This record gives sequence, C-alpha cells and structure tokens, in this order.
Amino acid sequence: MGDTGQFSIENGIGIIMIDSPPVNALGHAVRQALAAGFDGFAADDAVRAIVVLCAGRTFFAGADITEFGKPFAQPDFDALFSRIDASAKPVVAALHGTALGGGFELALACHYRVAVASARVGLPEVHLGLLPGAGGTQRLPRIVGADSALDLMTSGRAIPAAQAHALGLIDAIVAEGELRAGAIAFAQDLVAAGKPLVCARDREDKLAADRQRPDLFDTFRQKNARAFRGFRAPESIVCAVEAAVTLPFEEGLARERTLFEALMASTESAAQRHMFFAEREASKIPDIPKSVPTLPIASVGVIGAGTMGGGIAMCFLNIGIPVTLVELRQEALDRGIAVIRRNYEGSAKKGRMTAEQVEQRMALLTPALSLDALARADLVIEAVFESMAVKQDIFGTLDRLCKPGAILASNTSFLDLNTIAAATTRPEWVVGMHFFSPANVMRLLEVVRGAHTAADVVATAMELGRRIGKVSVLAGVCHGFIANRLMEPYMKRGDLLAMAGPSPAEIDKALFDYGFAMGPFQMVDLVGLDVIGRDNAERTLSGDLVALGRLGQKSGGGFYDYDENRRAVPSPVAAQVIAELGRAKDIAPAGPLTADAIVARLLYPVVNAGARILEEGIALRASDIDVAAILGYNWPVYTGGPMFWADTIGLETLVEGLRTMGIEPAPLLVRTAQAGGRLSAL
Ligand code: 3H9
Repeated sequence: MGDTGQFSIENGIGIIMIDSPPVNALGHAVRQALAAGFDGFAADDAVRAIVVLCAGRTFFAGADITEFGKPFAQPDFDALFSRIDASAKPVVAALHGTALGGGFELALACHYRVAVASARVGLPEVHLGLLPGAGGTQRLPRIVGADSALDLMTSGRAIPAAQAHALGLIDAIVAEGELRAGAIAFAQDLVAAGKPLVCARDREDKLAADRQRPDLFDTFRQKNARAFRGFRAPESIVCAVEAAVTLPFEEGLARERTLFEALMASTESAAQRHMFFAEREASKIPDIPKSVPTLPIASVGVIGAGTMGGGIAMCFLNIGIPVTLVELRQEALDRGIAVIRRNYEGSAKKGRMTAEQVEQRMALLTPALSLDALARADLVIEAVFESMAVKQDIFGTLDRLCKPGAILASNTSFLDLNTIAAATTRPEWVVGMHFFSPANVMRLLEVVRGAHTAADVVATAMELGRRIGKVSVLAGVCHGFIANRLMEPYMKRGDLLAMAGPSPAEIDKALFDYGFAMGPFQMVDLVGLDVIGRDNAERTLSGDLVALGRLGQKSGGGFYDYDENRRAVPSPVAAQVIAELGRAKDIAPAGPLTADAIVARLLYPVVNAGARILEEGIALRASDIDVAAILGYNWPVYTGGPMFWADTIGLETLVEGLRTMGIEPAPLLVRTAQAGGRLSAL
C-alpha cells in the first residue's frame, strides 16, 4: 500500500486514512488501500465502526481522470461499494475540502457522512461530459429526491456543507480542524446508540413521491433545453435519474453503467476532458518555473472607464484589491463608476451578493482625473481605445511617474506590445493583459509577453489572472495575439460566403447548430457594425452597411432588420448590399451548400490560423489555443476547441478542404497531417 493508506484503531473505531496528493483522486492504489482497510476492519473484532478520511487538502476529489479510457483495474468502484454494502459495521465518511464525483459517490455509499463547515460536495462529472458513474445517479435521488438530484448533477455545482446538511446529504457538521476526532466521536455515538446501517440504496421515501409525478422529467428537459443544447451528458443524467425513480436499484445501476460507458466513448466527453487538462496546462510556462517568485500586487490602477476599463476594475474589486480608475473627463468618469455600481446592484438583485458587499466593493474604488493618481500603484492596466500614438503617450507618462517596480500593462487587443513598451525606459516591466468583453464575465485572460518582459512580471500577471478567476494563457506579440487573430478569418470568411450566395440567416443557423450562441452576423449586429469593421481599408459589407446608417441592433438594423420584439428578420436592404458588393468584388456563386459545408468554410480557416499561431510560437501549445477560443469566444466546449475539433474531423480532410477554398494550409498542418499526428497534442 506504500503510504497511500494508513489504518489504525481508536476506541473501537477503525480509521482508514488515505493520503494521495494532490487531490486524493480515487486511482488504483487508493482503491486498493481502501479495499484493504475495509477487509481488515471487517475481520477485526476489536473494530465496531469504520471512519474513512483523507489527509491533505481534500477528501477524494473524484475518480482519477488520468485512468479514463480503459477499464478500471480491480478493485473498481463496484467492488469497493459492495464491501460497504456487506459491512455489518457502520461506515462513516469524514469530509473536508472538496468531496467531488466518485469521491462524493463513495461518501453516499457509506452509511453516514460528517463534514467540517468549510467542506463542499458535488458531482461535477457533467463538466467532463460524463454522469456520476459510481452509483451517484441512483443514490442521490434516493436521498434528496429527483428535483434536487437533477439540479445538482446537471449543473455540476458544488454546494457548501451547510446546504448539504439541510438536504440530508450530510448527517452532522463537526468543528473545523477537528474532523478526525469529530468523526470518531460520531461513530462511537452510533455504536453506543445501536443506530441502524443506513443504505441509500434501500431508501424509498423520496422516490415514492417522485413516482406520483409523471411529467417531472419532461418538464425538466423543457425548462433546460437551451442550457443543455449540444451537450450529451445532461440528457443521460436525466435518463439515469428516470431509471432511479422507475426501476429497482440494481437495474438502475446497470442503466447508469450503460449510459456512463456511452458517454465515456463520446467525442463530447473526450473534448471536455481535453479542456479540463488544457485549462490546467495553460498555467505552465516551460522557461518560467513555478519557483520564480511573483510580485505582491496590493493596488491596481486602471486607465479608461469605458466598458473594458470598468469590467477590468470590477475583477480586482471582486477580490478586495483597491482600484484607482482614471478618465480624462469628469463626465466619462462618472458614467464609468455608475455602470460599475449598476452591475453590482444588478448582481445583488439576483441574490449573488449582499447590499453590504456592493458597498464594500464600491468603497475600494477611487475615481481620478489624472494619471498622477497612479504613482503608487503596484500594477497599472491601460484600457483606452486602440491608438498606438495615444498608448505610447500614456506609457511614456507612466514611465515618468510610476514607482520603480510597478507593472505596466496594456489591454491592447491588436497593437504591438513592443512598440508600446519602447515608449518607456523599463520595457521589462511592460506586459499585455488582454481581457475579453465583458471583462468581469469572460474567463479568458491573455498575458502577452513582450521581447523584454521580465520572467517575474509574466509570472505575476499569470498568477493574478488565476486570482481574479480567469484562465491565463500566455501569448507572444503579433497582430491580435491568440484569440482575436484566430477568429479573424471567421468573420472575413462569413462575409465572403454571404457574397457567394448563402444568406446571413443560413450561415448563422449553421454556426448556431454547430454550437455557437449565435452566428457571425447576429454577433456583429449585437456588437455594432461600426465597432467591428472600423479599421478596414478596403470595402467591406460592414462598411457599406454603416454608410447606410445600419449599425446593427442599436440602430434598428444591420445584417438583419429587427421587429418590435427585437427579433431578427431578413433584411432586403442588407441582401442588396451583399449582392452588390459581391458583384463589385467579382465573387463566384457558391451554389447550394450543406450546413456542414458552411461550417467548414468558416471554421477550417480558423484552424489554419491556429496552426500558424502555433508554428510561429505565439501560443505555447495547441491546447492553449483551444482554451482561448472556448473561454474568449464561447467556442462550444463539447467540440474541444478548434485544434481538438480539427483532429476529430481528420487533418487530411482539413488540408484538402482548405485547398479547395483556395487557402494555403499552414506548413505545420500539412506536416502533422502527413505524419498522421494530432494537432491538439502539439
Ligand atoms: C468521476 O469521479 C467519475 C465517477 O463518477 C465515475 C467513476 C466510475 N483526477 O484543479 P487543480 C489534478 S470524474 C486526476 O489545479 P485546485 C489536476 O490535474 C471526476 N487528477 O487544484 C492538477 O494536476 P497538475 C470528478 C486530478 O485546488 C492537480 O490535481 N471530479 C483530478 O484548483 C491540482 O488540481 C472532478 O471533476 C482528478 N479527479 O482544485 C473534480 N482532479 O498539478 C476535478 C484534479 O499536474 N478536480 N487533478 O496540473 C477539480 O475540480 C479540482 O482539481 C479541485 C482542486 C477542486 C479538486
């Protein structure tokens, strides 16, 4: 067993203590240790009850995801749980940290559960494109009823111990820091009082009520259709809970297993597991080891109180870091502050924070009209409009007035960070921190490393991203960095295709069905045609529409017209503009296209851009590009992002498709296709 499991007996209570860092995942060695513990204590007459607990930062965080893809070596989860079922002695799970997935399922199979108040429990398998496959879909509804079970398993949400206690998932909360003693005392009380062995599998009370509600599942499906669109796991979870309600336990378990195996073999789950590891991998920078110390950031300055600057300020206020927000004019400053307050008050109205928390955050915000107010800031983030001259001017000023050791960051989305840094005498302190709109919501942060940016400045920006709840991805300097450069062809190809025949509505529907929240034309209409097509020198569809006063939804029409309910309807004017520019540019008609062909026309070029970003070293690894697309552009996560998706399409197909469109495939793409390799593994 090595050091994985330690067994001891205290006052008649057998204690199984598992220690398998970092998160006590239930890998093979851990399962072996647990089985040995159960078997040993079952045979030991000195033991009257058994307590299972974990060392380190958490109770079991789930099955070991690295073991997925092949059958579980014995003892598997079934074999472990049947030992608990067969036990004549009560088994108590003692929870701290995060009891998740298979870990929480193990706890549910135990007769009793105790936890410290700071513990959280949940079944997050849905985020991996899976369902709880160790009996969770059958035991949870038997304890909390179908409604709560469906909610917890399809959201994957972890809930605090107090809430779990209220739901009956936890039998007792024990004092923080005294889990072991508390659990032993609880077990001793059970023995002394001769309490029964409570097996979730045998419980009928909650299910009896659910059986009287035949429309329960269809109502749930309808209510969540939008949120579940494109995902496979939620529907499988619903089916499994349906089985729990309608079938005997063993048959329900068999149904769960079949559904679990189908999900495990699905592309959707493979994609979501890819994303799980990709998000974690993104924080690793080969030439900047974790030992490089990060710099303390206790105060932040944000320049620009527009949508971007305001959102960025909120990110820091949310974690208690004071922010000085600078604008040129009082009016713009007032407006920016008012928007921040309105956003927080909106959250408070939805119950996401208290009125007191709104005030605490606003109290950390200092408005200012001059850059002089930033002299003492540890980090300054510039978020003004995209003009190199303006940015250089600002960085020149910051260089003169900021204290030595201050990090000077730009939120530029396209401009050359090295040119911006050249306006200072300290380019090693200059870094890009590129947020995505709305900055307080979108989870991507691109950290742009300039030619001279110091290692500890990069490390600090990456770590700070994590602290404000983002996934930081490192990018090199180029026009558009990773996410924007990646997605540039998406918009361009959409325009070209529209000029070749398919209507904006047809194209949007194909991309919506692929999994985007909306297609490219709906998106442009929402964001504003004037915002997107601004810097184009050549004639574009957006440019021509803007010339007619069609700026998008805000002006009543863009690529679509909008009826009184703000519903998009096809626009004859836009159709005419598209046809005219198509003729002027001499674009050949595409003929009828399938939805897949439309998707290929827009997304193959994105993959190609990704390959170039990778071969130029702008991104460290292919999976970083997937993270950027998914978290920065809402690329559907169940496709795994553009690079992972390309592998599922087949790289040969992709290369050929690009050539048919008259696009030169990136050499890296061609090489990888020829070698039979996988793009997402690069
Ligand atoms: C399941 O249980 C299926 C069953 O229903 C059915 C079975 C039949 N396995 O996130 P962190 C690694 S599915 C393997 O940075 P934190 C992670 O990769 C599972 N490895 O820490 C990282 O490695 P590295 C259901 C895992 O403190 C390191 O641990 N459970 C696993 O920010 C630290 O992770 C889940 O989905 C795992 N299960 O957050 C829970 N978990 O250092 C998934 C983590 O090399 N895990 N690692 O990059 C989490 O949500 C978070 O890791 C946790 C800690 C909240 C636990």
